[in-house]
Amino acid sequence: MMNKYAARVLDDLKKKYPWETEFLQSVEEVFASLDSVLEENPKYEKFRILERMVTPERSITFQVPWIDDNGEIQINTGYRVQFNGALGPYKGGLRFHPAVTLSTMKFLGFEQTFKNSLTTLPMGGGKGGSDFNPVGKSDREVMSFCKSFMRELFRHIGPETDVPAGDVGVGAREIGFLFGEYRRLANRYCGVLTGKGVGWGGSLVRAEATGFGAMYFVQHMLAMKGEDIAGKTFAISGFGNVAWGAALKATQLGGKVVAISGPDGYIYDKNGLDEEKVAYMLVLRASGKNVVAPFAEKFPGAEFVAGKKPWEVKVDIAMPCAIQNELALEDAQTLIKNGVEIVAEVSNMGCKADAVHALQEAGITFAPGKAVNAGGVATSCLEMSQNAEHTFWSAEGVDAKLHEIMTSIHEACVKNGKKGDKIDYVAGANIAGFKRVAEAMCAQGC
Ligand code: 2IT
Repeated sequence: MMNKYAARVLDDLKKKYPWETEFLQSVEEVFASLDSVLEENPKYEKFRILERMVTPERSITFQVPWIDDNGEIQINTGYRVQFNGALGPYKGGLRFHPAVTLSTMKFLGFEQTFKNSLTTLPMGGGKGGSDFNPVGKSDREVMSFCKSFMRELFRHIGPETDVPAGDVGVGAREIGFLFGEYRRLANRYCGVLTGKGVGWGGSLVRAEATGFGAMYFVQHMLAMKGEDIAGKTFAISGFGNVAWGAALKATQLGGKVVAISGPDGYIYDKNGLDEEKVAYMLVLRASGKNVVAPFAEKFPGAEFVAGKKPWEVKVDIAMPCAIQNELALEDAQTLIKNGVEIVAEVSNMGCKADAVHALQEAGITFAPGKAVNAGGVATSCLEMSQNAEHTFWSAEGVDAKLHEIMTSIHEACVKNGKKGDKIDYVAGANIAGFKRVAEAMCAQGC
C-alpha cells in the first residue's frame, strides 16, 4: 500500500496525463519507496513537495527545421525539460531518438533529478532531445540538425542555468556541432555542455564514466557478499558507449562478458571478450549501420543470434545498457530460471516494473539505473568543475573521484535501503535521492 498522500498525487497525475505512460511509471516507482519518509516528515505534504516534484519547473518544446542532403526541408520537434533546480543548475543529457516524446523527456528528467541528488554534487535535474533519428544520416545532415536545434536551445541554457550532455543518439560528434553553434551565438567559451572532446574542454574518462561507474557499483554489490568480479559471467545489452565502458571495465577486472547486443540481435561468445573485441564494439558503433552481426564474422567462436535479447544466456550478472523497458517480465523469468545473481540496471528505467518485482521476489539482487549509471552525470559535473576553474585533470584523478562517488552512492543505498539482512537498492536510491531534493525545496520556500 502506497502512502496516502503519494497515492493521491499519483492518482491526480494519472488523470491529468493518462498518455504519459513512461513518466507515470517512473513516478510510481519513486513514490512506492517513500512511505516511511513521508510519514516521518509531515512537512513535505504541507509544502506540497510531491505535487511540485512531479511538475517540471520549465518545459520547452520547439520546432527544429533543417535541410537534408537532397536539399529538402525536414522538421523535427525539440525539447528541454528543466525539471527541478533545487540542488543546482539543471543537468542531464539530450536524447535523439525517433521514439522521443514529451513523456520520455519528463520521465528522464524526473529520474535525473534523484540521480543527480544521489551523487551529492550540485546539480538539478533536466533532460532534452528530439525525435530526430541520427541512424543513417550523413555527418552533414547531423550537423545541420544540431545547429538548428541549438539555435533555439541556446537561449535557455548556460553554465549556471542548464548544462546538457549526451544520451542515446548524442555522442562526441553531436556535442561538437552543438557546442560550435552555442559558442557562436552566445559569444562565450564556457562549460555549457559536457561530453565535449578531450582537447577542447572535455574531461578525460567522461566517455567511459557511465560504464566504469556501473562496474564499480557492481563491485560493491558483490563485496557485500564477500565476492568479486573476477570469474563472473556477464550479459550486457546496448550498442552505445555505456555498454562499451561496462564491457571494458568488466574485462579489465577479470570478468567474462559472454553476451553483448545490438538492435539486430545478440552475440554469444563463450570465451568472453578481450580488449580487442571490446575495441571492436566501437568500430561497429562508428559504422553507423546499427548492427552487431559482423562481430561473429570477425571473431571465430562468437555466435550471432538474430532478433533476440541477450537475457536468454545463462550468466551471473545481467546489465541492461540500452534503453527504457528493454528487460521485460519474461526476460526476468528466464534470468531467474538460469540462476542469475545480480541484475544491475544501467539504462534509465531499463527494466519494466513487473520485471523488477519478479527479480526482487525471487531474491535476486537488483539495483536501479539511477544509482548504477550515476557515474556518467557525476563525471559530467567533474567536467563542469574543470571548465569553471580553467584547468584539466589527469585520467587517474577523474577515475579516483568517480570511484569515490560510486562508493558513496552505494553507501547511501545500503543505509537507506536496509531491510533485515537484505538491501533494497530501489528503496535506498529513491529515499536518499528524494530527501536531499525535498529538504532543499523546503529550505528555499514556495
Ligand atoms: O542519463 C544520464 O545520466 C545521462 N545521459 C548523462 C547526463 C549528463 O549530464 O552527463
